[in-house]
Amino acid sequence: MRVHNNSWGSSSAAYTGNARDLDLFMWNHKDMIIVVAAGNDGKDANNDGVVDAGSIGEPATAKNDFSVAATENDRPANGGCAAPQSGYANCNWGELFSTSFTTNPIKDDKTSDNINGMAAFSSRGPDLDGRIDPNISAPGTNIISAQSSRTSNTGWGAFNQYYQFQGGTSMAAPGVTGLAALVREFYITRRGVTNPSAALVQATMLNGATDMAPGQYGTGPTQEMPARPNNVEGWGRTNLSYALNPTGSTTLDFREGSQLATGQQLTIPYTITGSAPLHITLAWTDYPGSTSAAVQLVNNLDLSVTASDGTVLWGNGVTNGDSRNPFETVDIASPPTGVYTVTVRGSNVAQGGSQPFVVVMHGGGSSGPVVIPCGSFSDVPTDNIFYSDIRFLACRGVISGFAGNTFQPNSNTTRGQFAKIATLGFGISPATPVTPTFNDVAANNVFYQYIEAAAAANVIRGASSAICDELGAATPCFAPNRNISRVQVAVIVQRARNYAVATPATPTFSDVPSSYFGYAEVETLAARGIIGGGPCGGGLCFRPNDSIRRGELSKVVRRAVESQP
Ligand SMILES: [Ca+2]
Ligand SMILES: [Ca+2]
Ligand SMILES: [Ca+2]
Ligand SMILES: [Ca+2]
Repeated sequence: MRVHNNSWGSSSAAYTGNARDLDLFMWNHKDMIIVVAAGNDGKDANNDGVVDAGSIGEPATAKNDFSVAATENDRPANGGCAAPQSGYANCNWGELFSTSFTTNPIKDDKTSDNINGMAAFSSRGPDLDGRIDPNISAPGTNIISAQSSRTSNTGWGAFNQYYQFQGGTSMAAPGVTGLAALVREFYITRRGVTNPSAALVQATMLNGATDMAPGQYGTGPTQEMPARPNNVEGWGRTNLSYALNPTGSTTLDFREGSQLATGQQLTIPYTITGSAPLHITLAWTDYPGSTSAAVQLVNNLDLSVTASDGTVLWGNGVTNGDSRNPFETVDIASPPTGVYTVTVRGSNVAQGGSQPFVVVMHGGGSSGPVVIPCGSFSDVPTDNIFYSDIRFLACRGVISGFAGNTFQPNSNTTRGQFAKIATLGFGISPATPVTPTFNDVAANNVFYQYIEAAAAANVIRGASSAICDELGAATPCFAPNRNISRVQVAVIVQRARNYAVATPATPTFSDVPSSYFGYAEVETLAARGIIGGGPCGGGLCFRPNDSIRRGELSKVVRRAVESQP
C-alpha cells in the first residue's frame, strides 16, 4: 500500500514546515500518494453569495499532496433540518452555519441535493503563492460513517447503532484515498506497471475528473466556480468510471519513465479518430520548496498540445506555460480529427538534474511513441557552451549519443567515433569492402562502414606501425579506440573539406611551427575560424597532441560543415 490519508490540518494558506516535509517525503518516495483534506473553513464573510477565496489549510498547501475538497452528496430527505435518520440532508447551508452563509443562493440551498455543487464549508484556494489548491473533489456531506460504541456523539445525526452521518473534507479525503488505491491496483493488474508512481495515479484521477462548472448556482454573479482547474473544485469531482473505463473508441493512454532537464523537451503524437473529448494531463512530483520562498514550484515542466491546424493549447490555459502548478491539463471538448502533438518541455529543472513526469491521455484516438527531438541529450543542458553545436549535428544525423539519451560532451573522442562523425558530417560516400582494410577493424566493428568510407576517400589513414605494435595488431591498423588528437582532427577535416591552403608568414601557434606535422592544415582551418587555440607563455598554443572532448569536437565539425570550400 502506497496511499496515505490525512484528514487533518490547520487554517493557514501558507507553505508551512508540515507542507514542506510532505513534499520532501514524496520527492524521496515517488510512489507514495499523500492525500490531505482541504479544510472546512469556507465562508461567505463579505456576503456576496459566493464562498470567499483563500481558506485552504496546511498541509494541503503542499505541492505534491493530493488535496481534497468536499462536494455535496445526493441524499434527498424529508422533514425539517436534522430530521431523524436524515443527517443534515434537509438542512440549508444557512441553517447549518448561520454566521458563515447569510446570503443566497447559498443560505437557502440544501446541503445534499446536487453532486455538481460544493459543500459550502469546503476550503477554497489558492495557496499564498497562487498555486491551485484543492486538487480534486469528492462527496463530503451526509456521508454514512462508522459509529464508535465508545461515544454517544452522533456527528451529523445517528443512522443506526453502527453508523452515523458525518460531513467535512475529512470525509471527502478518505474517499479519494480509497479510489487512489484502486487506480494503483488498476495500473498494476491491468496495465502491467510494477510500481505506479504517485504522479501517474494523480494524473489519471485529475484527467478523468468531472468538471462541475458552473456549479449548483448557475452562471452570473453568484456562479460557484469557473471551468477547471480552479480553486474551488480543483480539477473536478473524482470519477473513476470515466477515468479508467473509456467506452467506444475512447482510450486511456499514459507515458511514464521519461525525464527532462532544463531546455529539453519531448513530443508525443496523438491521432484523433473519434469525436470524444480529449484530456491530456501532465503531472510530476516536485522537489520540496522553501517555506520562505514567494513561489514554491522548483522544477517547472510545461505542457502544450498543438492541434492539427496549428492551434497551440497550453496546460491549465496559461499561455507560454503555467509556472505555479505541478499538475497541468489541456481539455478539448470537441477535437477535430487529425494528428495532435503533445509537448512536454523542461522549462526550468533546478533540482535533481532531470525531472521524471507522467502524461495521461484520454480521448478518441491513440498516441504514438515518444519522440525525443534531435539534440536533446540529458547531459547537454541549454547552457552547455557546445549546446547549439551538438544540437546542430544531432539534427543532421551526424551524432547520436549513447544509451540513456546521453552525449557525454566531456568525454574524449576516439578515432572510431571521429571517423563516423567525419563521414556523416562531410558527406563522404559509404564503403563496405568485403575484406577489411585495417587488421583491427573487423566488419562487425560498429564503426566499420565509416572507417572504410573515410579510408576509401583518403580522408583517414592507418595508425603508425609503433601503435599497431603496441596494440598487438598487424599493420595496417587503425586503433579505433584510441583518442584522436587535435592535430589529427585538423588534418582529417582539411582532407575532407579540401580548403585552399592558407599559411601565414609567421606561424599562428607557438607549438605548431612550420615544420610540424599538420602545420598547413592547422593554419588553414585557423584562418577560417574552424579551430582555435589558447594563451600560453605570451603567445597562442594549439596543443596539437591533446585529446579533444566530444563537445568541442562538435563545434569544430559544425564550423567545418558551415564553412564552404
Ligand atoms: Ca463571498
Ligand atoms: Ca496541495
Ligand atoms: Ca445544494
Ligand atoms: Ca509548468
